Amino acid sequence: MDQSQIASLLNSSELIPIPEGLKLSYGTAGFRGDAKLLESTVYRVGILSALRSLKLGSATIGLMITASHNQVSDNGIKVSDPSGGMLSQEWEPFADQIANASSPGELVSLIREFVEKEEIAIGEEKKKKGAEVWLGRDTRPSGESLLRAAEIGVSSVLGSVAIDMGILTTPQLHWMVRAKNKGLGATENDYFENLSTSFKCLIDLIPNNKVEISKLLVDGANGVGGQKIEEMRGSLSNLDLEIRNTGREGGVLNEGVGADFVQKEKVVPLGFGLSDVGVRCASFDGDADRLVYFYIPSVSSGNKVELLDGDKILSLFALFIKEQLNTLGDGDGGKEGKKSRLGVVQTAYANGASTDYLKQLGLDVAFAKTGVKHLHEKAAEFDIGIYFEANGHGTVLFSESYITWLVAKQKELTQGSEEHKAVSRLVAVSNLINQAVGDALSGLLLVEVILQHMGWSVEKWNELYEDLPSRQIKVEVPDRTAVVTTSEETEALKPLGIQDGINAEIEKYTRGRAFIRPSGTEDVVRVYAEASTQEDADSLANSVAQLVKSFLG
Ligand code: G16
Repeated sequence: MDQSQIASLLNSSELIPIPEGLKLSYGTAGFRGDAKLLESTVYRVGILSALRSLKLGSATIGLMITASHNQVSDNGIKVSDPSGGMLSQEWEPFADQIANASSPGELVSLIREFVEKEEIAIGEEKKKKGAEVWLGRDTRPSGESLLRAAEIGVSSVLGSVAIDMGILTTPQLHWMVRAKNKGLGATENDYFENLSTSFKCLIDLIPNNKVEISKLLVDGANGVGGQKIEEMRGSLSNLDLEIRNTGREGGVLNEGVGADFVQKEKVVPLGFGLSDVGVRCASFDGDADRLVYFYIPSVSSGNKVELLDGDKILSLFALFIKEQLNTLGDGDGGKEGKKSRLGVVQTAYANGASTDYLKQLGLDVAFAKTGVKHLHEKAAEFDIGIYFEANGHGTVLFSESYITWLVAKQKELTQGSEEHKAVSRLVAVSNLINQAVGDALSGLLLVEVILQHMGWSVEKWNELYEDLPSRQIKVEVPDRTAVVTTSEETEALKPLGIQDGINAEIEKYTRGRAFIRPSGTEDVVRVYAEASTQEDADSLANSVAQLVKSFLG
């Protein structure tokens, strides 16, 4: 690293000092915390993103300023690799190191060491093309100034360009980065057009007698997702949409609204009520990478909802895709005996009933740690890999070679034949559903078209299987890192002895299951419990929460 590059980094880092005592770690989906403390972190991740771009031949990297489902006063950063997936986990330790460097001198020496180790050509050594980083932000008021800090970080790596893409959903930015690096149209309009074209294609392939359009109410969590679906609604036919909680009506982001709230509390979000009984409703989270559905079953159900979470969305997608594969020849994907590998990926939070159902469908069910970066990796091992977290974060991945095979097959088969329609549906799904990351907008469109294809109401969809009653609780403790779990997060290794206590509680309940894990996005320990009745699930969750409090103070 030459002197001008060192001077550039020193100068900029002096402008944005790290707050006294700040200690952050790269969590489930990047850094997250109180927005007031994050300027230096975002600036430093700006540097990291520029280095990542240089390392990968100046490919475009995405940097999203968002704290997703967290409260509005928080903010955070998610980094998109050139593929549109999350930042490679190999770079997370470096992210941790630079985010916590206590002085400009320490920061520069960490960067110098890393650049040498990774053999990244930087500064004067990089004469040709510099780094390119695309910046996006959600609707949080703190987003604009944090985006400026990211710009300073990117441009302090000499020759790098930061491009402000404005207010976007997280999945939009990931999609755009992926498209840009593939040499495809990568504007927001391209994204909308891609969604509406593939949605229309799937609608056109619905067997005629099944189309029935009923109202869909969307809860935008008072964030960016509601605004974006409103922008594109004009180009969507066959949908009767009403959008609430767009953030323009004065509501607060994620407060009593949104996918995280509805999924965890299983009650109606603000802006919804008894006049909506029986209506199909969908909730996005704050940056629109999560989607859950719900409905109010009857006037006597009070504020309780029937929840259709990520597991039910996964099951619906799996069923539809399997139906197409069966049409192609009993699930073998083609006449030359090419067996399509269709697999699904869940986490420990998956409702036990959903896993049983997926296995009954004959599917290969794999498990991964919480965090889409882990699920995505596993799903990419299949020809078609469907991954979903119960919280509504997920998508369907098609391998490049499988898409090539499908497209060739589509050309070969006789137009209008059932096989041709099945292949065309799979191709359209691969275009509609975000291949980079979980996306509430594209997920919603796929759910809607499948329900129309099946001729199903939301209640009928809900009947695929009956969820085991479950409960999730957040426990605030002085130090959540004191909880260490096994790799699948189903057992706690530390604090010593707590797992024995949890096991003893589980023993007391029919179909009891429970686990604890430290959140990677909030300063809490999460408790999950399920059992054969809601009362038992609540009681098991409460006793495990008590154990957490007594072990961790
Ligand atoms: C993020 C991750 C998800 C994860 C969630 C909760 O979601 O992208 O994969 O399930 O955090 O993580 P934790 O339980 O560790 O707090 P989002 O939508 O908040 O970005």
